[in-house]
Amino acid sequence: MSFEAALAEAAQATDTLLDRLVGVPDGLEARVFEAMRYAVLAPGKRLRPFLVLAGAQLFSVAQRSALQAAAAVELVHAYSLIHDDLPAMDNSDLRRGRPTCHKAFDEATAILAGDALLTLAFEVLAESDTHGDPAVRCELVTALAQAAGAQGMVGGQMIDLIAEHRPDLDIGAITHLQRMKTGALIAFSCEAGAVLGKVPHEPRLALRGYAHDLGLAFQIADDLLDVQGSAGETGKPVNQDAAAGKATFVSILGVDRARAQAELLVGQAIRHLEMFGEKADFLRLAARFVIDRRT
Ligand code: GRG
Repeated sequence: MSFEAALAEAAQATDTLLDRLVGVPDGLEARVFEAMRYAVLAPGKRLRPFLVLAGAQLFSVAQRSALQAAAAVELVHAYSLIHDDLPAMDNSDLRRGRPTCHKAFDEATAILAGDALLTLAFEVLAESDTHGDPAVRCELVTALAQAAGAQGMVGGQMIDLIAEHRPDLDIGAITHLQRMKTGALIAFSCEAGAVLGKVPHEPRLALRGYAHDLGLAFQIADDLLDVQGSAGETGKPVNQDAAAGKATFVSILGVDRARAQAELLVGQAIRHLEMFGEKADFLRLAARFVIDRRT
């Protein structure tokens, strides 16, 4: 199967579960469910669910368990995009090629939809479908909370907001910011299968190394798309960082060195996978995909 077909299959399986998890009830609260569905089922790449499923396949984890973790991480991702687009943050009108959640609904509904997606993610992980062993479920809940919270994505977003007024930030500071903002959730996605498979320390460390390099390569590609991509392709506004005078990998390194750095990171990420042999081929292809993508 090609990488594109595997990515599409992972997206389809994740969306089927998300569709079931976010059903719309009767009653006035239906509006928040509509907003949740609008955001989480919008056409995105579903890269994080793909990483969960590909990581889980290394350890022959049951598909049902892996899908629960895949859905949980996409729920957190969708929440982060809703909140990131709000007027108090990036103030964006376009996401995944559609009006952002607060434009399609309203600001208060968008905030609530984000909150509800985030909390639903933990409910999903805590369900017995995720794993028969409550200790494993607990470990996943803790890992996702750490990746999404103030020591992970939220903390990274805080630094990012401060960075808008600090064009002097150097490459070390930007790397730290991005490891928290986007890297932490990507790392959770890569390691979730190892948690579900109760695997020993060494393979987990290898996946952590892979995720670390992949996350940075992903972010450099995102910065490159901001200067070289189009809103038509990416489905979101471009040239946002430069307009805000923000320090990014591209503003510091320039386009060519940033691209070379991303290539270097992809090579490094792939080398971390040696111990898994052919089983990790989709993860190898995912590493190339994150820097070759146009969206
Ligand atoms: C508001 C708590 C809070 C956090 C927001 C992740 C994030 C922090 C904001 C997203 C803004 C952004 C564009 C970050 C760059 C990297 C990134 C997460 C891009 C979007 O992820 P993709 O490319 O999107 O995987 P799709 O739509 O394909 O799922």
